[in-house]
Amino acid sequence: MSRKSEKPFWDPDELKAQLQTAVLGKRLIVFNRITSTNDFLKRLARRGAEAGTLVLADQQTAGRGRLGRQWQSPPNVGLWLSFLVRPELPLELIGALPLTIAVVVAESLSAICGEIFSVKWPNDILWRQRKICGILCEAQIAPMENSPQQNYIVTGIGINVNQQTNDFSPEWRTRAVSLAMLAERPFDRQKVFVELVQRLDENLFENLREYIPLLLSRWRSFCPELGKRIRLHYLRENVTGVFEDIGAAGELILRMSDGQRRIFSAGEVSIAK
Ligand code: BT5
Repeated sequence: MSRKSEKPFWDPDELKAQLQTAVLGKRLIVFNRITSTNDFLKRLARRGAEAGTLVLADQQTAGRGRLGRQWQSPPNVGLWLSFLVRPELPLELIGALPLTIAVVVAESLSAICGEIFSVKWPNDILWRQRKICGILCEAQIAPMENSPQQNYIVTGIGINVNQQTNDFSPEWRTRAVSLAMLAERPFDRQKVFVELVQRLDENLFENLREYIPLLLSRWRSFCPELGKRIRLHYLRENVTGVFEDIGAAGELILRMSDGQRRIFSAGEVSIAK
């Protein structure tokens, strides 16, 4: 790390003073550089950290996406953060959480830059098919009656804020976008962070169980693939059908050409040719 970047990029006390949250960020840990905020927070979660613990980094050296994919997290341009939820949700509803987080992030980004974003099942956030934000939820969940205090969901959110096209790797240039590219001006990352955390706190920590159906209906309104013929890549299988709906736990309901419905809890969606 260079001498210059050893100075804390963000002052946690200053950030905390701006947050008017009930739960999220009551404990806030800020890094200039870390391997992955998700990996760090998972270690804390296993040692009993409180719900709402939030980790923010200016740079990740081993930022991860799903299935071990790389998440580009260079310094000075993005928001790379993770937070801890210990949901008091029945097991069958846990799957809805990533979608509810995606819709809150999409709404926050719209409020920040005035653009409309879409969600891609389960929880990517796109602007005209270009990815502005990726979300990675990693959970350890046992049935509530066993050891609810050990349950955790660590949610990592990566938001491209101030990158320009050339800041992305050549293979991602046409598929990635940042807030600054959309608005043609840089954004104060601290302000983006505060807006986002505020909204997550309002939506996810109180009465979540009652709110889930409402959040899922908001999610539907952000999903352009809903009702269309899609291709779902799941476990080396490609399945084509109509994306009929999402279920109560966020699962994808696919109507096959023979009229049968198939239900998926994971996979990659693309529009069928
Ligand atoms: C995701 O995975 O989209 C989840 C990304 C989660 C990142 C956050 S940052 C904080 C926390 N700590 C972590 O270590 N991770 C989380 P997936 O759907 O698998 O998408 C990964 C794919 O997105 C890659 O294979 C690239 O194609 C693309 N990609 C990588 N970096 C990108 C970026 N900065 N912007 C847009 N696309 C990117």
